[in-house]
Amino acid sequence: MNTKVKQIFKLTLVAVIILFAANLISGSVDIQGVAEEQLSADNPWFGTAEKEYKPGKMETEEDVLHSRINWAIIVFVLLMTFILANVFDIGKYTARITGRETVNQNNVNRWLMLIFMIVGIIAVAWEYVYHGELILLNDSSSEHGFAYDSMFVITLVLTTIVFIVTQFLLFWFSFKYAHSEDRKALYYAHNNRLEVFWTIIPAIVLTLLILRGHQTWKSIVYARDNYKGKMHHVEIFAYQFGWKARYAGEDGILGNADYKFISGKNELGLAYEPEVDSLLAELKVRIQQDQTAIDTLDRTLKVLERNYKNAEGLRDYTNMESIRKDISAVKNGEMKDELEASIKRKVKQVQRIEAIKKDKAIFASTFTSAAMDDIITQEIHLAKDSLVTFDFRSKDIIHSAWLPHFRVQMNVVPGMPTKFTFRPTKTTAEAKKENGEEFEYYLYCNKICGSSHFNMKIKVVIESQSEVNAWLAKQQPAFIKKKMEAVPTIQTVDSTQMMQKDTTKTLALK
Ligand SMILES: [Cu+2]
Repeated sequence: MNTKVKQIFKLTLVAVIILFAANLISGSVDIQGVAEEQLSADNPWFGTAEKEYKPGKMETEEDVLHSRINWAIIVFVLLMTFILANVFDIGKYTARITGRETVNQNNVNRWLMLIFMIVGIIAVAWEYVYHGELILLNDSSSEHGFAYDSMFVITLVLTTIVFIVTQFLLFWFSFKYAHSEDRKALYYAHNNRLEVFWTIIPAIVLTLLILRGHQTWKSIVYARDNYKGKMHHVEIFAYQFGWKARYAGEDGILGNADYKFISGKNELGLAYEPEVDSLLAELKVRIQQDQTAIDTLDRTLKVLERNYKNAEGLRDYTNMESIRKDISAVKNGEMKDELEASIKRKVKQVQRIEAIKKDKAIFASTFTSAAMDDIITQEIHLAKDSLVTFDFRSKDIIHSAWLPHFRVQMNVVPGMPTKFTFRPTKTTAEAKKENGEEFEYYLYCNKICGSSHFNMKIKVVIESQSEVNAWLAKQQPAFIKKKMEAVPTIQTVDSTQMMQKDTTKTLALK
């Protein structure tokens, strides 16, 4: 390194240290802290309206202390680096002047290697103990979870042994065989026996691990094929950003569903003819509306321009901005393109639905009566010790259903049905005893799918079969209203009445 570069490096280092120190000192007048304080309800400068404001999580004194300690460590390390760099520099210059080496660089490196190894291994051990709860899992709430966890532990133990041995050899050899004037290095480039040895042993170990994994995966995936008893099927429907569960109604059959049938009132797209008919009619009306909008774009432009003038008179700048955008969208043809694309999409959907309705065989197999009494819920209730298959479906993009406590994860892909079969072995009540009263099982999304991905979850309740049955009996079927015993306010309408109502609406729309 030439002197100029060194000088620049040193100056940068000093600047960074000063900045860190300044930040450390200014911790007491933290800008964010002031903002939070001002918004807090106790502040006399602000009215009672501020009482509603609750910051997500207030920084505790302990947090502040921890962040100060972290900053102090960073400053300390930087200062030490700076001092050591200078010490070595001075040593080098004295050596040049006196002709004697004052600091033996090899010796320093050699001991640093040893210190790095010891500190590193202690840090690894500390991590295992401190975060061991996460690593050495032993609290699975599903049958296959135990096989899964044991695989994890075996892999972890093996890799830890290999890690410790290789790191020890690496650093110990660097320490023991550091450069010395009395020794000459041995030129040793290749050893066939050694190559074979360290290729074959990892190959065998990895093969065994993979075979065990394959075996376990097979036992999970084929559990439903080998099972002779009653299988519970629950459809898990994913959308941005949430989940819905669908249970079979009294007929015990999950009805058909198709993305083409999805509408505001039929969020899961169940194959229920009256609902699909009213969707068809609605689509036709909306196609007509879009067409009319295209035909009257000139008039729309005039109205927009008038609105703009009004907004200008009122100095309503936000409105002006949005109207201005609309005007330019009409002028440059964007509005027309958008409407035409929207018509195209709806025409395609109408064609697809009508194709199903025209083909007698497809119609009969699609529109069975099974979907009518299906139950759509906002929670998943499962019976302990019963085998359940989740049939996954996605409305929009790829999601991933993740039930960490049951060691279950499966991608949920639009247009590609996926499944997962498992047997819960611990009720929510039992898990609460182990983890505290607040504990709940959840199914999360484990694929970053958009802005509210973090909040995409649905509660899972494990209880006895009779409790599940009782809960299901209280849920309303999707399309037939059933009489509720304990809830007298709900009006009861039988399915034929419902269908009549929907047909009249359909006709009215036509
Ligand atoms: Cu998602």
